[in-house]
Amino acid sequence: MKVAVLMGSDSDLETVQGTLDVLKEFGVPCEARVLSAHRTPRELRAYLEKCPAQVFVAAAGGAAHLAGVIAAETIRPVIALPVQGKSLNGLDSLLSMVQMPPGVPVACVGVGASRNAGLLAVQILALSDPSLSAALEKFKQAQAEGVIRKDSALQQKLKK
Ligand code: RP5
Repeated sequence: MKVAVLMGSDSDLETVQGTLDVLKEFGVPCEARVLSAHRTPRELRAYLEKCPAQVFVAAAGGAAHLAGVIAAETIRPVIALPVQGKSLNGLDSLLSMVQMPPGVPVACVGVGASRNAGLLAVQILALSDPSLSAALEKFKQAQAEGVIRKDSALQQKLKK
């Protein structure tokens, strides 16, 4: 297991799915757990003490402290994924996650940017895994080709 994907509530799962999809696409072994910084602090700490993951993705909404609490307990990289809750359009989650005190950083992706959270985890692992690096290069190339195709289609349309 390389990546631990933690979420504060099962209501975050819909957002987190993009992260799980990316990790699956790149063949990265991961596990997903519901563990809350506020509602299950003891269980979270016990999990972190034993977890062998190299990278953490932490998804939470509202007063989103999950990523920060994980970062307080480990020197491994923590990627924060702000979940858009029912109020404030996710700005509350984003600010809760991103404004960490000096000395305890998290990497924070955009609100609901779950595929980016997965990709960033893959990029971190790729630093010591040549096959993942190659897969990422291929992904970037395919992505660029997709944009180039769209540009060509637009140019054709504008000519008409
Ligand atoms: C946060 O509170 C969770 O991460 C979730 O985004 C939000 C709401 O949780 P539920 O009331 O849906 O369980 O801790």
